[in-house]
Amino acid sequence: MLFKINLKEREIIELVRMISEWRSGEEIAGKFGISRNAVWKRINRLKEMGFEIESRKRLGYRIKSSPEFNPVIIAKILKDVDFLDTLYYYTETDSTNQRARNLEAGSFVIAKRQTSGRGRLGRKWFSDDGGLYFSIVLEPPLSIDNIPKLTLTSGVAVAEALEKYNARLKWPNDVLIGGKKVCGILSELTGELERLRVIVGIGINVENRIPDELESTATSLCEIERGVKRVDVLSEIIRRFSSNYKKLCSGKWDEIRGKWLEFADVLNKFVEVKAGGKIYRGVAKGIDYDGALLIESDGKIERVFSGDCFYI
Ligand code: BT5
Repeated sequence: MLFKINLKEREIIELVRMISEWRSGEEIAGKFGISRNAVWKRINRLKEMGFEIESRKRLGYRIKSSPEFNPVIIAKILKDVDFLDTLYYYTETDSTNQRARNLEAGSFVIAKRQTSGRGRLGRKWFSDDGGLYFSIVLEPPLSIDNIPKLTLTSGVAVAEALEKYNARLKWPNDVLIGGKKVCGILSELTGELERLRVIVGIGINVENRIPDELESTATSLCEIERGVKRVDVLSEIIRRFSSNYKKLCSGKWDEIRGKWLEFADVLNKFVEVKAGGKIYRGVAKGIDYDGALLIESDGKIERVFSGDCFYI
């Protein structure tokens, strides 16, 4: 099921706040300037979202219980982010990056679970219920050669949000805790050259099941701290993403790059990077001003823009 919410219209957020205690249909209709029938429709929409709502003849409506993860709570997290205007919340979808493909900049797509979550190069991203799976559609004021910085910037945002778990960054798009992957980022380019559109897809293991085959390489936040709430993690990531994205767009890449290096797990490790049929081996020395990984081998520095990085 899909719920679409315009983030600049706060009506639904206000309605949920309002009926945390008994409110009559008349009062609600008056407040929003709508008919009693329209009130009833909105109440039903909330019920479809999973809210349990009591209704009594003389008292009106009241929320009895709210699901922990619901479209309204997510709209609340996003409502003041100025580069976002529409929320698409799926109870289930194939891939949020796929859903975002034809959407305008300013869209935020999130799913409780994905049936075909994607990694890079056609790889699979396991996306059982309990994790965070979302995509942000952006039209950054950046030229095409600056786009890889957006993946690194997103990594910094996630690492900052997960700093208390000692999160580290692995070039180019992984966030690790205790050496295991907790988050993957998939940035995809759409749109035209004059008007580049980027879809930043982020997947985070919170309290979802991790398949046996990934047990030795993947971890989730719940393995580290019991009772972590998806909405709290999302809220922190959005706050950090928003401030870092604005920095990137206003030319403060240097600051982000510095942060990335602080969180970097890869520095001074011996790595092998597979990129476009070529294999680079050497010691990772940092990231360049344009986001390329610097690998030193035989006293020479090589620059790699994308690829799969292994520690050896
Ligand atoms: C990534 O690819 O790490 C990018 C993952 C992006 C997922 C998000 S979820 C929201 C949005 N919608 C999508 O459809 N995708 C994005 P890559 O570097 O290629 O890593 C993929 C590899 O990570 C797989 O081949 C597995 O080895 C491993 N993996 C798969 N699922 C995982 C999980 N849940 N946790 C940790 N590792 C996983």
